[in-house]
Amino acid sequence: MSSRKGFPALPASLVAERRGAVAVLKLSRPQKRNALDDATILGIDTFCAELPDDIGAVLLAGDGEHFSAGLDLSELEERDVTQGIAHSNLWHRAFEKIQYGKAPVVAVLHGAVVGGGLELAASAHVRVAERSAYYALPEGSRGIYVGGGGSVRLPRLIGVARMMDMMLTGRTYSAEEGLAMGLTTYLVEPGQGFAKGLELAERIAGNTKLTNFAVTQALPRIAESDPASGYAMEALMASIAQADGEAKARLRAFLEKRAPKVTQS
Ligand code: 1HE
Repeated sequence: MSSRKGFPALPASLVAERRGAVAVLKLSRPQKRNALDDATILGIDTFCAELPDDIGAVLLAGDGEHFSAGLDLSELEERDVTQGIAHSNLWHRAFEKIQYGKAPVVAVLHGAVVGGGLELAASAHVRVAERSAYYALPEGSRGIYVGGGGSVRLPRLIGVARMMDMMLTGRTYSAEEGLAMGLTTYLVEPGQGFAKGLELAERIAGNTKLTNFAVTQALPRIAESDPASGYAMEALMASIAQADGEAKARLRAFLEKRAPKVTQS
């Protein structure tokens, strides 16, 4: 169903804003270092589920000195085992909507990107990290465990051994170290993250919807499948993408010298 409506009602800890075809979602609870309480996770879920159809990319950022201090630890005390499972599933559902949602997501990181904050960042497609950003999984020292999909996403980004070390020893990694590990996609100077993230989000929003779908939905599944299935899915995806009217128009524009060439960035 097509919709050009605005954003849904969100909790006070989240602020959404439109910048053309880019939706900006800001964690806005700096007094608690953008700790993620249930209302915030539900808000992220709703925001992603109800993203207007004319939005081509999402920019996720955090207000204040830190991207996110992770799980709101003040909500943890009273939960029993069953409630704990339900809570983790709540995060899983919300972050699935980021990773496999309607539009690619660029995360802008600074300061603490820790625990559930790192799990949130890991569900985005591109991560722009200011030099101040640092990554940690303090769950180990708090006597708890990741619950926002970290065991699934982080080993795919950084490997099981690195994640084990982070959780067992409390090791932190800088934004710069994150470059080689696959946590940081772009490293920028302090204060430059939002502008860089917006530039990238605008470029992503300029792609065809079908290509962005192929890259964010088909590619990770192809990469996880056996090669024979992967080749078959790739061939199908390639033929579906090229048959799209917008793809044909873009190819024609290049052949008629109306489209930009590839330039080095
Ligand atoms: C919080 C939280 C939080 C801050 N839950 N309230 N995450 C952690 O183990 C990280 C915990 N936080 C920290 O280590 C530090 O707060 C920071 C390094 C992120 C920032 O330090 P700083 O000096 O700037 O802030 P602060 O003074 O520690 O915190 C300011 C306030 O935010 C303070 O509350 P106040 O009422 O005393 O002002 C803190 O209590 C509050 N605050 N972080 C609740 N996390 C799905 S499973 C995921 C599992 C996890 O994410 S575990 C990792 C949890």
